[in-house]
Amino acid sequence: MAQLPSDFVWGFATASYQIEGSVAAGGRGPSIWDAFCAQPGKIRDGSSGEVATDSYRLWREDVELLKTYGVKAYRFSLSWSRIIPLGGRTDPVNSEGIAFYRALIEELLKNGIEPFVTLYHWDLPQALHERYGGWLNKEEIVQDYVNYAKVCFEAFGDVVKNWITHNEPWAVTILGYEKGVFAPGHISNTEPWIVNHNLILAHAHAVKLYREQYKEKQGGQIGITLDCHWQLPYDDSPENLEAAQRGIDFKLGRFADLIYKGTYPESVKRIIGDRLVEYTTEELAVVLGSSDFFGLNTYTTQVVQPGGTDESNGFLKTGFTLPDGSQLGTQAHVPWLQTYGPGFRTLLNYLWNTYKLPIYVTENGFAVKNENSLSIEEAIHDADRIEYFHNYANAMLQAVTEDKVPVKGYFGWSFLDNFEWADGYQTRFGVTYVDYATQKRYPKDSARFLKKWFTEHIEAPASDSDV
Ligand code: GBH
Repeated sequence: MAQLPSDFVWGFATASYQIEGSVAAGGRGPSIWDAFCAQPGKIRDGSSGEVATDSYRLWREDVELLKTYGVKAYRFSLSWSRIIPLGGRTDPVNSEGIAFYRALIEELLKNGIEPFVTLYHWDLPQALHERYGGWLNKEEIVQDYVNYAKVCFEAFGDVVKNWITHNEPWAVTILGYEKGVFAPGHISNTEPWIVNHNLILAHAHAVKLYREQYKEKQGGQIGITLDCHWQLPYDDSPENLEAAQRGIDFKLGRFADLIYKGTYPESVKRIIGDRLVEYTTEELAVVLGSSDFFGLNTYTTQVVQPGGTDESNGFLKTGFTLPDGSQLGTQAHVPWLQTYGPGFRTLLNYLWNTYKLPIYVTENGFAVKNENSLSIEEAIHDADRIEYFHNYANAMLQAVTEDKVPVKGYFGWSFLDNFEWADGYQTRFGVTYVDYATQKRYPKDSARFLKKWFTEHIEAPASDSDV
């Protein structure tokens, strides 16, 4: 049977604002998500991350549960405003915040679980947004982000060997500053490109610092996580093939081409024109090659054609219907997601051929349609999520064993049902059901499925007799 190499790491992922709760406890300062949720109409069910899965208090229990899932690794993010409540480089560091994450990390290690730590999963300290416009202010935000990264490398770098600078800058720029559906809720056609520039610079300077001052003595790796749906052309006509490439350029290339090739994609230059922020030669020198691996979040494949009206995706019409009228796969609770494994295999090949870096799949997952209206007993039998993970895991296995794409790790999204941003709590992505009334956790069948799948599909380490 085909198997992944013995050093393949797998586990589940979460993010601070989606699980921690305790937003005013332990000295934490507010983030832009606290402020955004407080605005009426922004979150579908009127909720917020105020309690979430209560993981700031229940973290020991969470690690115990993770352990029963047989994972080798756990990806989580740090809350910037828990570590530096006001966020800035001259603001005080909160020792309670440091102690919280330190204890979590040590508990993971004690249980043989390797931490993968994301520095920024969207929860900017509100104080920085108010003080100088947050991500819009290059001079300030780059320095403050690098200072925050430095505090984290100092506090945790002896035990954390895998760092992710940003989670999905696409969502920050487009959803936060173009469409206004994520914090801080801005609507603009120039701001996204300014934020695009500043996020990349902040990332690159944090990586530079890590490589110059920490990498050698701490021995870790650092990179950025980008998200991309595979763009499947509606058919093989030249217009549709070109549309698919444009979709990738607008979703991924706007970041990846800069970081790995030092330039914006041609289609982005043509359509965005002088709204693009140019990089100086010195800036480009820091940006180019500033990631040790390709961090990928991917959830779905979309069928694409030209002729759409949305600039943020390169003016594509997107859907899930093939020319013969059939659907790509099973529909999720959210409109943007269907099960369809083959696109994942093609995407992994595309990334390896284009960017030539080892890949970590830092998120991949599925929200079962109407799961929230089922009883707990029904919801834990999550057949559609199993179908999804089965398809995706097999597609990845083929990419690794047949196509020789170096995928090094895989994280299912998510360990727990949690605060699903603008969707609130009605959309459930977890392999663990969370009963929000009691905060009790119930493993779903998909958690058992993945445990079994990875147990069967990772090679045993070479034993003495093999050597
Ligand atoms: C991930 O993003 C996030 O990293 C994670 O925090 C989140 O919980 C998870 O997805 C599940 O949603 O405006 O039509 O694009 C995945 C990429 C970006 C896809 C936001 C859905 C919102 C709908 N997602 N997008 S749309």
